Amino acid sequence: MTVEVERKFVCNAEIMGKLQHIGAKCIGQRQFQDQYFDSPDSTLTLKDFWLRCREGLWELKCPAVSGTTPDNETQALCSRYREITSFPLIQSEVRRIIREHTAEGSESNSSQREQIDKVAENEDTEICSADDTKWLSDLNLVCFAEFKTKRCSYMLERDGAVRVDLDQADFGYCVGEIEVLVPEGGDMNAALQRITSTAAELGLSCEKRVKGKMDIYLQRYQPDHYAKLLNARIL
Ligand code: V4E
Repeated sequence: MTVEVERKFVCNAEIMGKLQHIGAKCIGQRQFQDQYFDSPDSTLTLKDFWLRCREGLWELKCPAVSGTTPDNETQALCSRYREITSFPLIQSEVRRIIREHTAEGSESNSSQREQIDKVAENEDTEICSADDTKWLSDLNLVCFAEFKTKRCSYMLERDGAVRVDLDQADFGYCVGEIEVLVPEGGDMNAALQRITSTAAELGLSCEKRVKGKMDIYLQRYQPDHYAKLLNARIL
């Protein structure tokens, strides 16, 4: 499993020239469609779990637990998420979160628990394919965000790989990301340092957290969900 450490930044007209100037290599452009799923009462996202299907590939981003405490500025600008890409692991983790929520919540009822246990039984006995959507309906998960992104990616060598993505979402929002992948248990501080120095090389001086595509999407199209996440300090 890997931890994705990233810092978002506001894209400007000069960014491509700057990337070239500091030796970043363009590794390609692609377009993809993302669908994000959650329960109607936002169980996953309120716990900062992000379940996504991108062009048929599933991923669950989970809040990273780590022993390191970055300084306040780095903490504010960089995010860290554990990424699960194994489909069976994603299913069992999502089921665990929903089951815990159902057990602890006031709206907990026996039919919901029976439904979740049925999914657990199915998982033991059936081979569930990644394009099978039955597990979503069994867990009462629905798509709450769907958008396309055009992405231009660059790689830099700075004591290890640093990736820079320039994203253009189809709802009219552009954002850049400086990203380092750390194997679980790897050196988080070194990754944060590489991101901070790459940002400095690119002349990025913003001290405030830059909004991601999801912030803007929810703000525009799912304002109630957005308000709940703001209130819970997830976004
Ligand atoms: C973790 C998260 C979300 C899931 C996807 O976020 P993001 O990395 O922005 O998307 P994308 O398309 O760049 O994914 P990639 O290709 O890197 O896998 S949506 C909202 N969050 C929470 C979140 C947060 N709390 N803070 C920041 C700076 N970003 C995201």
